[in-house]
Amino acid sequence: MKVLLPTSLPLEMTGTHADVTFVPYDVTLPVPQEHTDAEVLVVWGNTRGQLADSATRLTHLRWIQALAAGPDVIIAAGFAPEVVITSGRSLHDGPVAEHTLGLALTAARRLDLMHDAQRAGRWARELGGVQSAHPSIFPGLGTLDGAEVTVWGFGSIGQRLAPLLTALGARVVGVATTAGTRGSTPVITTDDLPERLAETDLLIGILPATPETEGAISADVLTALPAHAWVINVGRGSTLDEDALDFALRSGTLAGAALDVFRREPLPADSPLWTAPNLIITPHAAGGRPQGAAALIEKNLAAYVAGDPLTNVVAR
Ligand code: OXD
Repeated sequence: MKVLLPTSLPLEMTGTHADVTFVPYDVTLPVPQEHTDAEVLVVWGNTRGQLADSATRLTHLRWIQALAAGPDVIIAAGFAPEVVITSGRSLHDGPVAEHTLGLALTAARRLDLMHDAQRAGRWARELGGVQSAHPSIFPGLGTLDGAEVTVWGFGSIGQRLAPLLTALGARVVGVATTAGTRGSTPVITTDDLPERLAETDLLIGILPATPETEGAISADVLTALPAHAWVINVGRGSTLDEDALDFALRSGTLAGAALDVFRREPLPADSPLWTAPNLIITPHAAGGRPQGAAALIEKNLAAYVAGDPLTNVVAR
């Protein structure tokens, strides 16, 4: 059995896999003709063109192991429905939680404005010393201590993030498809979201791109937040109404936002978001460094060979 391994990250396969041939491949180029008989494709950072080409030419393919948490790009590539896709869910929990925490701290302390002032050689008197909590004077959350944080999309990343925020004194509520308690975090469904939004200081989106989540962080959601609230999105760009966010920031009905993901990436040079006030932009940088990728591949490979259920199968 031939398994194609991407050269876009170091992958040391340590297990014994009789009858498995690992073939490295370049994720930016069509798979060489002699390897189009591969049964398994491991995907990391492949270009859309490379994936579309693989979907057509790898006619023996049975299983794709994605290393990204969100499999939307692979689903869109058009692989045959019988090809099983497993995702890299959980490989990015630490890095994405870290980046989100960084954005939340930046929103609270406005490190971005302080850095701008430093670059301009200016002592930002308005951001230091005695601080007023009023957003017109200090345009940030001020502190995460005591902040009401709502995390919409409460999967493994959200569950990694919640204790980091609570350690700083934030009160975290998750939003997911079933209510209950995960770890020690209360989780509600979208039925109870309007009430929760009214008391939210910071809304964090970690939603995947699906037809159900399209535009979930809508104009109505933004309007339901208090004017001092901030929004962070590290899920997928399609889950946020960017025009509504731009309007809310410019009209002052939302205090600020930090976005790592966008409907179009790279964010086009003419996007109004570049000049929206109190908007922090990071270039889809939250993940990008899967932790434990080789172990997941090994585990799934052993299960695949044994005919056992695979981990992280993507429903489609
Ligand atoms: C991912 C991402 O899906 O980084 O892993 O966006």
